[in-house]
Amino acid sequence: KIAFQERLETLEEGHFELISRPNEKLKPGNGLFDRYQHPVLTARHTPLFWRYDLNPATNPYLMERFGINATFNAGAIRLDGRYLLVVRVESSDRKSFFAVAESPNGIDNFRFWDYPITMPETNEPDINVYDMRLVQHEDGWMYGLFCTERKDPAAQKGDESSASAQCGMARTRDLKTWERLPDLVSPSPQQRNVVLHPEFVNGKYALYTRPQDGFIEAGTGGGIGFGLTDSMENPVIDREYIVDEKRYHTVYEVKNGQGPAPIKTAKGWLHLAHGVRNTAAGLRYVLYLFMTDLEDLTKVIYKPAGYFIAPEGEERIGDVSNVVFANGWILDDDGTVFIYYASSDTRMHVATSTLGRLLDYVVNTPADGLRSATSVERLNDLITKNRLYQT
Ligand code: M1P
Repeated sequence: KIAFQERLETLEEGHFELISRPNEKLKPGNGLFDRYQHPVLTARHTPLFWRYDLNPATNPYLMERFGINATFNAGAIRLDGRYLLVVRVESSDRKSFFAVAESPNGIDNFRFWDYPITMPETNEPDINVYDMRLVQHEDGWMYGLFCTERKDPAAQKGDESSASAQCGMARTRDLKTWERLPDLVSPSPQQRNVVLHPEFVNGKYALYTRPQDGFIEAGTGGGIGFGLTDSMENPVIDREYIVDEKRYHTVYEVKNGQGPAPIKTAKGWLHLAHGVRNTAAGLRYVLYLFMTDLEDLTKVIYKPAGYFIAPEGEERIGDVSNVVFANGWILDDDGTVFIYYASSDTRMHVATSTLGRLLDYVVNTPADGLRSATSVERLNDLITKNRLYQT
């Protein structure tokens, strides 16, 4: 009994220290955004009462009874001055589910709410749910769009890994009670990374999509798509338009996907997305920014060359290495932008910037010229202009 108590106290002290530690900005950064010293959420941030049976009679060794493998790919929203993440929590049985973690400042001291989200199922139960995009829509509801994964009904006998991805949808007023809506019907065989635009477009709900042929391969799905549905109670897209296409020899040559919902600015809608390229070591996921027209949401008006955030240091290593992925960001009243990104499908980080800096980056960074020679031209141009300022 004493050993149980001592072990529990050690675990509690360690957990409290971890979830309470301050998170310092790493200086000087690259001017675009600032990284922070620590991840904001790891598997070890989940409450001890999720992982351990705390009853000495039924768990005399005080061992974990419910393993948590990872905390990543979180949607984000600011509500009543609180910074809230709807985190993809993956338990050791490989299943993902959603749980809310709350911070007073968006940078550290994230605490999980006591219970995870109980997401209602449809008539066709989800096998796995993940990567929620949380949107406060102008209709008054908060919507959570996420990937629902089920076994591919066309899988051959003996194939226990082929899966089918579709867009699941739910809405809430408080992040606690959720009303499940039907899955999205779209022209594409599979869908992932579907995101609701926060405003009505011609009286309809607008969705960013990611048409894909298979579970992993985007295939003929040409990039980040866009479509309209009359209602969210019966979400149907008849036609998808490709807004931001994948392209040979870029950081989004294999596939790309919308991150969180875009932010409305005076110059256009600011988008954060992920791009995927091939390497000899496998797929590499990075984040990039682009801007679409305020009137024509399918028209890209600015797109800086290359990536905005790429995995660095320990971010490069995890369950699926060489990955950064973002599906949540928060614009604060003072113009600070909190970018919540996960590294290598394992842990959550924050990077901060300001709307001013992001707009400057998007508008004033030259676009990809798509050839080595054009990259050299851009560099030569910068070097020549800088000669006036060199000391
Ligand atoms: O493993 C990296 C990412 O792979 C998928 O992203 P995409 O749909 O663009 O291929 C998702 O499963 C995502 O959750 C994951 O982080």
